[in-house]
Amino acid sequence: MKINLIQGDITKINTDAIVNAANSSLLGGGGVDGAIHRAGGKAILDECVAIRNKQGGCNTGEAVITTAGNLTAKFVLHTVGPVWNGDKEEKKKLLANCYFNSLALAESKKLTSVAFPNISTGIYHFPKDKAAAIAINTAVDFIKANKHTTIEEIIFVCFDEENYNFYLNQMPVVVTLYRPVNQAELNLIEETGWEKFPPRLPDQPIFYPVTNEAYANQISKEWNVPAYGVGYVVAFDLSANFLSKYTIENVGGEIHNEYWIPAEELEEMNENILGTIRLINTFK
Ligand code: AR6
Repeated sequence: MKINLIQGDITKINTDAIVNAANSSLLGGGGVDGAIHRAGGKAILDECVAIRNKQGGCNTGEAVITTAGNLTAKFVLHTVGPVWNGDKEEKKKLLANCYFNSLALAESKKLTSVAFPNISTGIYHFPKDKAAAIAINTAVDFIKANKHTTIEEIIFVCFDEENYNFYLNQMPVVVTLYRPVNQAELNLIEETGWEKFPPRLPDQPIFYPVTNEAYANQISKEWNVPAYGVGYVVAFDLSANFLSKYTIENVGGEIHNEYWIPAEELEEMNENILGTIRLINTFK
């Protein structure tokens, strides 16, 4: 899973879907909404009108899907951001709903990539720093809650430099770690739907993921193959925010770097895995 940031015009982005910061009428407007309808052409408005006739528009925080007409994207997800006035806590929840519901809708259509503009930060006056944090956190929450999501890439497309800098300062870093595993551990990982590492046994107080594939391959070949006849290497992506409380332990040569995660903290680590655990190598 990739979360990217670019500065630019969302109508030019080549993802499965781009998201529109629409209004509840779904009939178009200014800002990014105007730009999308202008560039995409009448087909988008026609589908918006059809949705409107069926369900009477779109509520704040919800999302609907239409064709992307003449755009390079395949679909437009129209979501309605909150106007920044009244109950601010409620507005923050509604903005999070825009991101979550757009991703859920994309997922339900089996889309693989989604580009978002900075919803509500224009005419609707949502503070840009708060909106950036909500956008990023909600995307990460969605990924954590949907480990098998079809969505492989989320792009935040910032039109103005102020928004771009708020995102730049808050974008999450994801670290890829590796682990040599034997058949028994691989079976247990598979039983969790490739979501988690199994709890440690009483005589295994520490969980050792390693920082590089070469080291994991070496352990797998030199220990697992002689001992069990087969060795596997898995890779997984972890939020750097979680990992930052541990230090890298160098246990010998240049490549021999690993983390020591105490057994009682393994479940917390599992919760910070983004996406699924991947089997990347098999040695016999
Ligand atoms: N590509 C990417 N981002 C853009 C583009 C573009 N081509 N054009 C503008 N932005 P706004 P809102 C950014 O006002 O605050 C409409 O009239 C812009 O810099 O488009 O959610 C609707 O119909 C800003 O950061 O949306 C609604 O009535 C962000 O898009 C109302 O505006 C959102 O600004 C929605 O207001």
